Amino acid sequence: MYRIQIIHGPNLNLLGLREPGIYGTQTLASINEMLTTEAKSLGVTVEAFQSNSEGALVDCLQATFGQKDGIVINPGAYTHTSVALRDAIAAVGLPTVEVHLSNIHKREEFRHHSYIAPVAVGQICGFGAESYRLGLRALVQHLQTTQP
Ligand code: CA2
Repeated sequence: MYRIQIIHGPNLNLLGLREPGIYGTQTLASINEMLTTEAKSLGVTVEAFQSNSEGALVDCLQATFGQKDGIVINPGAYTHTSVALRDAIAAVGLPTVEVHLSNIHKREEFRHHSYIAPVAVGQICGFGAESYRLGLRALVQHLQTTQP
């Protein structure tokens, strides 16, 4: 049974509470519940973590080493700024899928670049909360293919 770490970056704890026009009406708790349900149907386990702190996110990534089989991460705004998150993902070496609620490529130019994408298996964006579900499914399929 694959063990998947879900990681949510800064401000995603506000989901459903602010700016529903951009980020939707679902709360982070309801997204995590949806992912737990999806995980059961895929026969994998998920554990979710959210922090607004870059260091805490690095700590969470480091803690996956030897404990998890893959990572689904929405790094939030750190996507566009954080060499530290990228280095942590590269260091643990686990298959990682980057997800975003919004389509970062049709938003402001500063959101077009991701420090994470080059160390990720792939990136899914633009489908709201569904991006997470698609990301989880894609990661499990990747693991089944590469580590049966
Ligand atoms: O689209 C995404 O998932 C983002 O990772 C969200 C980040 C943004 O900086 C990235 O460019 C794209 C922002 C998350 C902020 O979340 C909020 C949720 C509710 C209310 C306010 C902010």
